[in-house]
Amino acid sequence: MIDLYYAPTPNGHKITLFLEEAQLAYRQIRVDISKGDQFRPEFLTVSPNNKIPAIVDHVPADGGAPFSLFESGEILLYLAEKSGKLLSGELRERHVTLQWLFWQVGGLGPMLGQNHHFNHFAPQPVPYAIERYQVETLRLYNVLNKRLSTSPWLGGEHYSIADIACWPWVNAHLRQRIDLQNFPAVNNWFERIRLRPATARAMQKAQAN
Ligand SMILES: N[C@@H](CCC(=O)N[C@@H](CS)C(=O)NCC(=O)O)C(=O)O
Repeated sequence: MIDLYYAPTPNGHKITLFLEEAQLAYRQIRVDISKGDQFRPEFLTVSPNNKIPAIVDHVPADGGAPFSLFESGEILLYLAEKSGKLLSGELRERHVTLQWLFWQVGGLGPMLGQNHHFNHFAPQPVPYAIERYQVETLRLYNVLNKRLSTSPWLGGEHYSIADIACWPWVNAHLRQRIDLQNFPAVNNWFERIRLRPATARAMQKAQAN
């Protein structure tokens, strides 16, 4: 059984998408980040960076004590290795998948996060920052579109943890002032993932509680 410390945000959705897709048993523990639950001492023992998502695996493969992890990219990699799912064992596809996973956690996520912040949460408008992160958002969507114009999935021939990491951020495209019609390959990929039964189950879990 896996405990998932979760809030219904793009980084939280990554892990429910994986767990539903791989059909691993898990328990969702809501962390209300709008109320400051991420700073509670009991949560900080699991996630010292005070952010969701985090997991505790009560049955790790080494048979040892419960194992806790934070950082969504690492959690996806851990769960892929644990389950043998959603990460190719073939050398090239495996590393291309990890390359796009790292691109998501180091680029797409942080930049789109800044886009959300300056478009929706900044206490006063900062035109330079709005413009800077909008230009960067467009650049990243163009990178994604180019990749998906030549490959069905980010890692290559198979749906993987790289697609799972990116999809919840693209799912928030309207908040980023992005029209997916301008990125046809991204739009096609986005719809293919949206229509997967596991995606529907994960997004339903986000509504619950
Ligand atoms: N690099 C982290 C980012 C996680 C993150 O930014 N989580 C946000 C929600 S999407 C959060 O918990 N924010 C609470 C806070 O910053 O206090 C990851 O990929 O897991």
